[in-house]
Amino acid sequence: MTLFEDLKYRGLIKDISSPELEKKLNEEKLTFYIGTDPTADSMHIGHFSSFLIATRLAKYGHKPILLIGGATGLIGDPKPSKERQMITPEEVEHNVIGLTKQAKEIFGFEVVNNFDWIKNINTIDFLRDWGKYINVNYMLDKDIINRRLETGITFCEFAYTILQGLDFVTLYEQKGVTLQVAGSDQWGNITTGIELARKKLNKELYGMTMPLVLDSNGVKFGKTEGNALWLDINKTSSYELYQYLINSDDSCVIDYLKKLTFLTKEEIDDIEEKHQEKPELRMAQKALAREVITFLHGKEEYEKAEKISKALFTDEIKTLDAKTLKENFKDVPFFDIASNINIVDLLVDNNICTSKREAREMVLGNAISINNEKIADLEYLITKNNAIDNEVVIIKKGKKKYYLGIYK
Ligand code: 485
Repeated sequence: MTLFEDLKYRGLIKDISSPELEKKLNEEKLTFYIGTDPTADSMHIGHFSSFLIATRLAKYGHKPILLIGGATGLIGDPKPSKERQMITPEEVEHNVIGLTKQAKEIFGFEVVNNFDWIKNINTIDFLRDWGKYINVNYMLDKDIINRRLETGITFCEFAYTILQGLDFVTLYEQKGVTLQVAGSDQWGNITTGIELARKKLNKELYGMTMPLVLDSNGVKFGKTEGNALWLDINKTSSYELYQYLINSDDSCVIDYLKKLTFLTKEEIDDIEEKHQEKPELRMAQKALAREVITFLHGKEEYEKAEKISKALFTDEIKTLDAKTLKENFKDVPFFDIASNINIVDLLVDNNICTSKREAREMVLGNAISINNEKIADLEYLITKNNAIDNEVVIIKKGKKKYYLGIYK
């Protein structure tokens, strides 16, 4: 398969700026870039799905440059809905450091920061050297700006697209970048750069976007009840990532394998066939979790996440140590336990249940597990002795809700 065919097979091509790009990608060695703004100090899984394109193109001999928007992050790319809250320069700086380190560690490519060139442009130069080439009517036609006209957009955000456009031209001049890739929401910003290069340099640059990866409800991949899935292992453990991936819907999982892994078409076809025969084995989900976690955090972390997940549903839970449990349940609500305590009191005192009545009903209804054992006894006593490692008590309410009680 050619690179372009591979990208098409994976559903990774939404828009391209020119049909010539297919030939260029297949036959030339391009230097290209993809950028992100430092709105947080870690990327999340949504960024990962886009940034992976850098590794994909690199495998075929193209040269990636990853851009962190130290300058554009101070302005804010307009969202279709409303003006962004500005973040402080200190915060942006902190985030740039985190993202730069992360991008280098995960992808291993060159990382640049647009603050390095944008900080030197004064207002007059900005307006004369860049603003003069862009017609306001052209900007108003851009989808996202257009959608903001009714609710309003400040000049600050309105001008954002010119900054991203000048990045593209600057990276062409400084590093020979001729292609910009991104998610489909970036089309307007990519084409601003193409327009600037045509007008200023009479040079044709290229752009390509990918569709947004969506889950079965049409929600952006990786958005879980308001919490992002971070690539920083200290913010999202491998176990939490494992849980998200392993629970992918059957209707999306093959699409995720195409977009988020480097498995070949043959390998994916094979998994798909086996998966359709026995979906309950969740082979496709397991392959997805294995590939993504191994790429991000390494084989050992993947194996640990798998072990914890298996243990949680069996008696093996008792073989895990307190440290592993605490590390991997970071986002689970936890509380201290002082002494021996009756199960009903434990549930009410720690707000797992809202009343004694509810707690009793839950226990009698087989909805409460302690360290993976269903407890239907209202007199059951939780003690340091039956805590895992004499320290941790895992309380499960219903099918999915976990809590950790910790003996000090
Ligand atoms: O020269 C550039 C300056 C800034 C940017 C790109 C090039 C960042 C871009 N404007 C942006 O906002 N990107 C988003 C972000 O940073 O979160 C997302 C896109 C998504 C995908 C991802 O970055 O919404 O489609 O491109 C990597």
